[in-house]
Amino acid sequence: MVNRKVLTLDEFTIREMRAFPKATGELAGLLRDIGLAAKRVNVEVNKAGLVDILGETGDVNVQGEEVKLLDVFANDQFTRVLRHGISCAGIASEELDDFVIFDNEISRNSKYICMYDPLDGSSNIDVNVSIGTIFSVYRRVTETGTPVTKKDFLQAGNRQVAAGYIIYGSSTILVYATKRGVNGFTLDQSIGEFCLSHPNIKCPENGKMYSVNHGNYYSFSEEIKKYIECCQRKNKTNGGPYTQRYIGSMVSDVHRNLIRGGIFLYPGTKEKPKGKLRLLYECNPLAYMIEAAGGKATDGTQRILDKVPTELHERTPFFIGSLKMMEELEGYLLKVES
Ligand code: AHM
Ligand code: MG
Repeated sequence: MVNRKVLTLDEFTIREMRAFPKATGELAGLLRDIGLAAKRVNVEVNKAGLVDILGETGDVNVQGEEVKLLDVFANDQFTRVLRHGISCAGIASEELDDFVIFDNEISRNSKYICMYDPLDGSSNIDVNVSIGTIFSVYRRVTETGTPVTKKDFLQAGNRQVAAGYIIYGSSTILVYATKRGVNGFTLDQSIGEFCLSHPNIKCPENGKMYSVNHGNYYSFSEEIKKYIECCQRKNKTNGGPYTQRYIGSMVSDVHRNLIRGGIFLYPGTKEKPKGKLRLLYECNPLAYMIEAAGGKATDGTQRILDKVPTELHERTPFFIGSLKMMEELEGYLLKVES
C-alpha cells in the first residue's frame, strides 16, 4: 500500500515552488530531470558486478553491446536527460573538456544551466564502495533565447540557485539544497520514487570525525600537519581524539559529516598547491549545501562560494564541515610558521 504521508521528490519541489508566486516551475522540472537521470544511473551502478560495464570504453560485452565505463555512462545519462528536458540551456561536466550548449528552441529559452561531477569517487566504482553524482544549478547570466556562453558557467558559487548530490550506496539518496534549506529523499526501489526521508537537514555544530588522505601527510604544510595532530590528540575542549574516516568518495564523506557532524579536508600539497578537487563540479555545490545546513566551507583563506572561477576545470584546496570544527581548523591555518 502506498504511504500517502510520504512526499515524493516531485510533490515536494512543487510545494516549495508554490511559496514563490512568480515561480515558473522550471527549477522543479530540472530537479525532476536530475532525479530521472539518477534513477537510470542507479540501475547501472547496481548491476555493475553482474555485467561487464567496468571495461574500457569501446569494448564489446558478451551481449554484443558496446561497454561504457560507468562514469561515461552517468555523464551521458545526465547530459541526455537535461538536453531533452525543458529547463536547462546547457551543461558543464567534469567528464567533458568544454561546456555543452543545448541549442534547440526550448532549451535556448530555459533560464538555468547545470554543472556536475557525474560519478564522484571513480576509484571506488569497481570495488562496491559508495559513489555519487554531485550537481549544481545556476541562473544563466546571458539572455534567454540565445545560446549559453562560458560566462554562464564561470559564476561564483554564491550565485547557485540549488545544489545537491545523489549517493548510490547502501540505499540511494538524493539530497538537495536551495536557500530554503536542505532535504534528503531516499529512493523507494519498489515504486521507483525518491521519497522525503531527511527533511530540513542541519549539520551538527560539532562532530568527532575528520576525513583526510593521510597518505599525503608529508606533503602537507606545517599548519595542516599540526591540525591533524590536534585531531589525533586527547583533548578535553574539543572532545578529541577524533575518529578518522576517509572513503575516497568525497560525496559520501561529506554526506556522513553533514548528518553526523565532522570535517573533510583536501589541502593543497607542495607538488599540487591547488589540491585535486574541482571548484565548479565538486566544491561549490557541496559548499552551498553545507552552508545551507549551518556548516562552513573554505579554501583555507577564503569562503569557497566567493571564489570567482576563471576556468571550467579549476581546482582548489577544500575544507568543509561542522561550524565549530571549521573554526578550530582556521585557528591553525592562521598560525603561519616563521
Ligand atoms: P573523482 O571525481 O575522480 O572521483 O575524484 C575526486 C575524489 C573525491 O571523491 C575523493 O575524496 C578524492 O578524489 C580522493 O582522492 P585521493 O585518492 O587523492 O585521496
Ligand atoms: Mg569527483
